[in-house]
Amino acid sequence: MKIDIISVVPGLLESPFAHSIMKRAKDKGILEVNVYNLRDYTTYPRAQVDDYQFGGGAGMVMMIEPLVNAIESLQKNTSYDEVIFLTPDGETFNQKTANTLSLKNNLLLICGHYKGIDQRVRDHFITKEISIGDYVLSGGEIAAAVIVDSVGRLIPGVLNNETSALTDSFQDNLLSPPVYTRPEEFRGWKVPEILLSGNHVKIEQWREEQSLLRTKERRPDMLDEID
Ligand code: 6GU
Repeated sequence: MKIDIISVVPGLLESPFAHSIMKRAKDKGILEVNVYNLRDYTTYPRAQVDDYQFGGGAGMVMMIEPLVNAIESLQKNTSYDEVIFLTPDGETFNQKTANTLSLKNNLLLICGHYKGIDQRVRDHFITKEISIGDYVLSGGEIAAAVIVDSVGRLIPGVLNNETSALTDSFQDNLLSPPVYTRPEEFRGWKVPEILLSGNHVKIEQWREEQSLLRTKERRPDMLDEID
């Protein structure tokens, strides 16, 4: 999969994909991430990419020409399955959307800044608008990093048995059960006996119970969604 990102602060996206599972996905050639600086696509003096909004009001708006220049220039080389605008008023991102996006070949992510982007870009170029939650970030870059991470790890071949996504929280609308590792006892706090029993059927049963219990306690809303 290739994910291209258009940003006015490309430096923000240098490190998130350089470590751990994202790094491995890139090293294996399964995931390619390219960050493009919007300022390289403007024809305005002093690399201007934003301007005052028509009608007045506080806050700058990202101009249409640099964005369209960037999008169309990238589209010459790549046919994107989705052109995604990251914005607090987009559709809230969740595991289901991550699963869907992980099956695509090419994605273009556009990071918003200031008061947003000229509405005409949204009307004519954007195919999907995503928010990562009900709070406001100063720009879409951190949201883009969240999406690349959660989508990237789901691409077949990125995770192995040890890191499998099948037992992730949310993957079956349940939270994950508690987990333990060595030592068996620390300051008198013991690991649940069942996990040391070697009885894999019982262990699996216990984990399912714990998942359900945890979900009931913490996220009862998720149980309404199970079909
Ligand atoms: Cl995608 N962008 C911004 N600026 N703020 C957000 C967001 C995105 N998602 C939640 N808050």
